[in-house]
Amino acid sequence: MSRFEIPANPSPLSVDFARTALVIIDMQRDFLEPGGFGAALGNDVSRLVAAVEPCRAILTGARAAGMLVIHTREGHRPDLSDAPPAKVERGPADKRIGACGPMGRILIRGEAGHDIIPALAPLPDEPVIDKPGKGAFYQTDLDLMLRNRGIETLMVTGVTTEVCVHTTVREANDRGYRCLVLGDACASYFAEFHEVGLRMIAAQGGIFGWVSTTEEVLAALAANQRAA
Ligand code: C5J
Repeated sequence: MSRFEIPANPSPLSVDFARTALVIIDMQRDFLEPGGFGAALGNDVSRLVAAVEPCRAILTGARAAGMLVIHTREGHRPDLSDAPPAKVERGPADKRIGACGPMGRILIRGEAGHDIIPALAPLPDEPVIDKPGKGAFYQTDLDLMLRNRGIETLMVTGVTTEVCVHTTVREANDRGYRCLVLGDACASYFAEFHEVGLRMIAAQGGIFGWVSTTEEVLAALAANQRAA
């Protein structure tokens, strides 16, 4: 049996782990480390670090359960041909996408800052979705990958709660996936945006999905292991 009921807001969610994927959004050096894009914009990157240990714990649990694990990275081609001018032309010229930062060109594929932080490094068989937008479905093959594997539920973690996590959850919800957002494994530069972002997902009977915690999912994964 791989179906378990996970306590969540606004209601428990019945999850079939065999048809569930863990999606870890944009845990990149550019967002989490001092000297990256996030810091260049004046954000306190230490706020995002709170999500690292919960992400690591759920990643370990998902791998042990044999679940599909998908990582995403926000970034662009070096020639910026996939970066809309409206996205690039924001803020001071030296802090824009493509500008040179301490970890290489900001949010450019192949640069050190674009990489996922070492604590959450993908394994060779785990798909990494390189996305040009905030949502993980926009101009990527994520939907195809999920449908090919019969995935119906996404456990969503990562940063930032109100931007790329939210956009991805909204895109997934419209495509018919159940999204279980693990609140403690998400983070924002803004405490109030994180809190309200999670509340928005679960509001109105779960308008975008369900919100739970890594602890609840790890308990269910342990029960799943015992039942196997
Ligand atoms: C942002 C993200 N905040 N991954 N990206 O620009 O949320």
